[in-house]
Amino acid sequence: MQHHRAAIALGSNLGDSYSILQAALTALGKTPGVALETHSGFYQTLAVGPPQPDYLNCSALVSTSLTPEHLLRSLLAIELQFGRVRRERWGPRLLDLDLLLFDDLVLDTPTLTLPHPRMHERAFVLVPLSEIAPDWIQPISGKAIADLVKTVDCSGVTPIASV
Ligand code: PH2
Ligand code: MG
Ligand code: MG
Repeated sequence: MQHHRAAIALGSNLGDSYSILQAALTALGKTPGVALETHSGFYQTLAVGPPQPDYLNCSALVSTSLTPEHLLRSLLAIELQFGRVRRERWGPRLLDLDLLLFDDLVLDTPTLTLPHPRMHERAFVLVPLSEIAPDWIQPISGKAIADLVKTVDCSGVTPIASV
């Protein structure tokens, strides 16, 4: 079995976001061909986009034998399992799972762009990710996550006390 490493961003700003993220991490680890290696703490973050409630965000590292497309499909299936209904772009959601990085792969297809095209400018992605993968080089910028996080305004991203 060939093993790849992937980074995933999790977000929720509807319902019981804390329980949803916990359960989504569990679901991720139970996905065939996916092993959850680690996850960051949870952060309360100001919403980027249309006015909506704050988000709870975290990120996870997995090892996987799946292809990027297959992993993406598994993420979408978990979103649906948690009742995600797609409405407006960047609107509120029960659960959002975004594939950020897959090894050092650069890919642009109609269904998947890697690295995630906006990850380098989003503090709600970079702050949690820098906690668990500071040395991972984002292959477009050539910069480590720990360096990218220094280039964004992190004031809207607050760690929550772990329960
Ligand atoms: N996700 C979005 C749009 N805006 N803002 C925050 N703080 N966190 C998110 O996860 C988020 C967002 C679209 O996926
Ligand atoms: Mg998203
Ligand atoms: Mg998404």
